[in-house]
Amino acid sequence: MQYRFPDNFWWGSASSAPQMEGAAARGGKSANIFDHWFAIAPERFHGGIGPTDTSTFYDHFESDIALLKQLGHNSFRTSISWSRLIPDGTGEINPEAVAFYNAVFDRLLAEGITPLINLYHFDMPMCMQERGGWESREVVAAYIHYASHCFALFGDRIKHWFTFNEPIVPVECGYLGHHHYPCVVDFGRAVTVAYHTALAHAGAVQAYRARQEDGEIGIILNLTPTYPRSQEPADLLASRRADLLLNKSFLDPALKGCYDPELIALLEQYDLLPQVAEGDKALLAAGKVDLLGINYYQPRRVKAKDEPWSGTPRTPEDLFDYYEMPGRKMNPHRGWEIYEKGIYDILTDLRVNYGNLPCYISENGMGVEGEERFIGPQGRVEDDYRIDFIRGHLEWLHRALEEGSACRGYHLWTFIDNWSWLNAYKNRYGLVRLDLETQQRTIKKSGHWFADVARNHGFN
Ligand code: BGP
Repeated sequence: MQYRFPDNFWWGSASSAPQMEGAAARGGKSANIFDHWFAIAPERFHGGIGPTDTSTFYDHFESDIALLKQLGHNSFRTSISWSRLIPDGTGEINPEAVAFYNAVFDRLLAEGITPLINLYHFDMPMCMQERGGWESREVVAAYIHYASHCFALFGDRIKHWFTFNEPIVPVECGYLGHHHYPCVVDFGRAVTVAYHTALAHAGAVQAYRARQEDGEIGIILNLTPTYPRSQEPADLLASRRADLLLNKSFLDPALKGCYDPELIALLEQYDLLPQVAEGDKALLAAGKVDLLGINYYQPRRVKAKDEPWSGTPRTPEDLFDYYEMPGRKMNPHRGWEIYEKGIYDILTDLRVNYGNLPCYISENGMGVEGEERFIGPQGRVEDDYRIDFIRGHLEWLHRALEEGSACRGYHLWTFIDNWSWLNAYKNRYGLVRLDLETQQRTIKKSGHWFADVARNHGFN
């Protein structure tokens, strides 16, 4: 076989509690920031569809897990919802949530599917947002408390934990770009949010290690490789700054236990450093992970600004501009460039510059609008474009493995078409089509292909 992967390679997919469970107002769950935001600004969500009934996994998890099995999965990642497990953020554990997650995890294990469990996927409980969200150290402490409960409740069966999914996204979307609640645009506050998230991550890692369990803990980062337009000094500087602010700001604390001095200098230059408390440095050092999840969708192409910014930047994008590479291949539905080699570049960077820590591709995928156009005579979506997309990325992943990358697996985003933050069900990513009217699930052509690849440990 031309592209043969290791026998124990993780084949699977990823989702998250808020995007898949549904039952957002049932089972004792309290509102998270997306539930709240939908209640006050439904026009921000595509088609006016909010997070209330996302993909109904809460009600269908048994048959959905049977589908995972059919898709050849040996592993699956989802998250625990903080607002479901501890509805008031800090106090009583919700027994209905414990019963639900126990049932899900037991079912996955019974099917021979390893659960990889993430603790936070953009879904701050609203009650904790009201107490300052990530701007508040009290919320950091509450998150560590929540994480510790998760370890105690489920750690006997969950052996692969992740503290956060894409922690830069709530910073960029919630505090810089006006894309997610609380829709703040303030660079200084964004830096504080990022810094406190890194502390929360480290605190959870420390709490997990203190338990001396026989599992591992990591973080999931969207490592968007940064490519300068040219080798001109101004383009290189712009690219370096984008990389420091948007990749290395979480990558270095998670893998090295400290920040890159260049990032500190850059923030200092613009008077954007967060408040540092005694003990923070030691805590960050304790946050080095065992395992890194990498979400990869698109490259970041950067050029110098035509007019250099003077004064304090309002957002990172005041320090660089995005660059559209001529001839780039696009996914027009999501507006994201498709660049398969990026996956290889990330894995090579991790191998050469970060000690080749165990890692896996925790998300990669292609969201396509109007997939009903591709429903064939057999009644399934004939999504050859998705097969091409996955295959193209796996070929580069395979090359990275041949060169010694410690990549352990590949997870697609996502399993069943699920709800997306602002786009709701506009772009479909699943191996399985979801009929929104009937909630019927139908495996797409890519799902059958993926199952074959997983069972054969590769493809030709
Ligand atoms: C990642 C998130 C996922 C998922 C995916 C697809 O950034 O971790 O939650 O949503 O992107 O992006 P979108 O849903 O915005 O199309």
